[in-house]
Amino acid sequence: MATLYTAPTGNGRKPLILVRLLKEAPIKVHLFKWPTPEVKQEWYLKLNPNGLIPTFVDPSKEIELYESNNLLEYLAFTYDTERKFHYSLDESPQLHWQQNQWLFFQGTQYAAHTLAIAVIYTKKNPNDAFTREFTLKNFNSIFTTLETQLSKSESGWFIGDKFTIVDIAFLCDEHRRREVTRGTDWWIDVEAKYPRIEEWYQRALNFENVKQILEEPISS
Ligand SMILES: N[C@@H](CCC(=O)N[C@@H](CS)C(=O)NCC(=O)O)C(=O)O
Repeated sequence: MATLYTAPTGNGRKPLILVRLLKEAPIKVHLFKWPTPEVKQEWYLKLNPNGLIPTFVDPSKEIELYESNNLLEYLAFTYDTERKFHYSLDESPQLHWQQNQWLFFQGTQYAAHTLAIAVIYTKKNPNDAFTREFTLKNFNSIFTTLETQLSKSESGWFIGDKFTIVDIAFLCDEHRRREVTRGTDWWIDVEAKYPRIEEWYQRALNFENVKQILEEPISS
């Protein structure tokens, strides 16, 4: 059976939310108790040699995929047949390529280049002033870009007029940023500085049962 291996982390929650929203999709969710040494074990490394979550496998189609934003696209294009949560190329090339652009931007600039550093340093070396300033500068530059995009949006969503996989990607990592930096001097007061982002964040949290999914406990 098609299986999503994941955990309730920033990247792990992205495909988890989409699978939960696609209520009818025949996908089993294997939720690791996080953190887990299992992702460095041989059986898992055969599925994802990088030893990270999330990973999606579908033996019936010989599919083994990783990279959270790639999973968002694969799951949407394969299971979201009503196009509730994505823009396909034939529906709108313009919105489809914007969707692609924002997924790249989210995965590289926000997640890998900035949030990953905040997650590690707030835990392991929170007093490193150079890294804190570098990271906060990056977050502020990303937030300015997002605020500009949202101020152009009539729907309040990142692209087009619906809640898409782009909103899921940003929501999961913005939620994670708040979880790890709240109460520390790595905190950015988005509510005060970026009102459109705050409005979007609250709207996305309240979309269907997204908030409940984000709060799923870190245990299998
Ligand atoms: N670019 C990857 C990053 C995946 C990633 O960093 N996963 C983290 C959890 S959010 C992980 O598995 N960490 C375990 C480890 O570092 O050993 C993606 O978007 O899927």
